[in-house]
Amino acid sequence: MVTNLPAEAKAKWAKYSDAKTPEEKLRALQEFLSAIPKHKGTENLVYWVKRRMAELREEVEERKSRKIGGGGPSFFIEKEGAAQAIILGMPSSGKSSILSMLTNAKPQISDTPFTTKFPVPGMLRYEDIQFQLVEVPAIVKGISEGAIWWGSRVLGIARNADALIIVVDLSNNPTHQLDVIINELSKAGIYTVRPKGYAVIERSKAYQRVSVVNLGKLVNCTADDVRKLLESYRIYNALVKIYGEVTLEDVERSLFENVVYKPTIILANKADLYDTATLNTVLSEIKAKSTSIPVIATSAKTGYGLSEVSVNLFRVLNLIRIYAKEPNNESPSPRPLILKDGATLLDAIKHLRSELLQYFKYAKIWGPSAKYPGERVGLDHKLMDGDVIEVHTRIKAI
Ligand SMILES: Nc1nc2c(ncn2[C@@H]2O[C@H](COP(=O)(O)OP(=O)(O)O)[C@@H](O)[C@H]2O)c(=O)[nH]1
Ligand SMILES: [Mg+2]
Repeated sequence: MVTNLPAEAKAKWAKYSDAKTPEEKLRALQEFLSAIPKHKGTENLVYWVKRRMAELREEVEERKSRKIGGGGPSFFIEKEGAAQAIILGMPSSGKSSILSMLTNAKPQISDTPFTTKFPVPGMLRYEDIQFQLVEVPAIVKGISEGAIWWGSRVLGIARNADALIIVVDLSNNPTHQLDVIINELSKAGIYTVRPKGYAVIERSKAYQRVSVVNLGKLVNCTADDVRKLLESYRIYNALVKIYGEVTLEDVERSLFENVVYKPTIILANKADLYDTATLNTVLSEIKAKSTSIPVIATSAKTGYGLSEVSVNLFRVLNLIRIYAKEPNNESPSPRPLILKDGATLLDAIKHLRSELLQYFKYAKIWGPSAKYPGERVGLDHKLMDGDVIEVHTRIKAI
């Protein structure tokens, strides 16, 4: 159901959209919040506004403390390697133990909950590439509504990551833990299962009006309904992209929330405490809740199951590795380009050296996507993991 906000609330929303500084935004959101009628249809919106306000308050605080020179450890971890995966879980589920078993990192492991107060990164090798794993402070119920000071920061890191590793403690009601974590993430607009459909709204004065690009299917509404909805929020210059099956409610939701999907794996940790039969029963309960997310039984104590982590991460991330080779060289570069599954030769060359495109003649290809070794292909050729490419140009040695 669409929120059916009164015009007054929509006008306040427009004011928030135009606000520049965090202080202005905070004030505008406060006004917006008081103009929202409270009923079932606006529940999610109210959640979102409160969470956004908590984030803004923190931003204001952080700016202040930076001005007076407050140092200390940071919540921001620069990405390294092929992808960044965040280790999320409730207190004492074994996040630090797993990080220290899988990587070179030395986080503090302890029976005391909330030991890890800032993110800790480490590198995990997978064949010829590496993933960056980052342990973050524990998730608790209510974290998306400001239950704990690091809440919005943990969710912010998760939002910015390439993948999530959810750790649940098998000895402490794991299905409940999973429920809480997935619920907090989804309240923050972070989905662990690919949504059926979603809309992306790009606002810019460069657009003459509201236009809809339908890359999927609008359900129970027309492009004109979408335009009218946006105009009721005083949005007149925007491009709305529709992916998958999208309702008018989904479009309205994407106005407020920036919904993202994160490839996820679940580690059911402390498997050493159970015999095989009990373990299998609990695992099937977790799998029933997690739908399509892979579940791996692990023990940070014995190392059981941990070798499965990197290969599962690689799989859910949908990455491919492409090896570039110079025409006059025998062997390709040992360091692959990392691309998304579905990438074409054009994408690979853009990553490799975009200047090559100007002089592109053809490419030769070896590996899984080649019909025969050294096949000649064009820019639209779809690549596969493990391909070797050799780009030929019209001018030699550019
Ligand atoms: N039996 C068992 N204990 C574990 C396992 N992983 C962690 N622990 C213990 O659980 C407690 C919390 O571990 P820690 O890694 O600090 O959890 P975190 O709070 O999630 O980072 C410590 O006492 C660990 O020794 C495991 O796989 N099996
Ligand atoms: Mg820890």
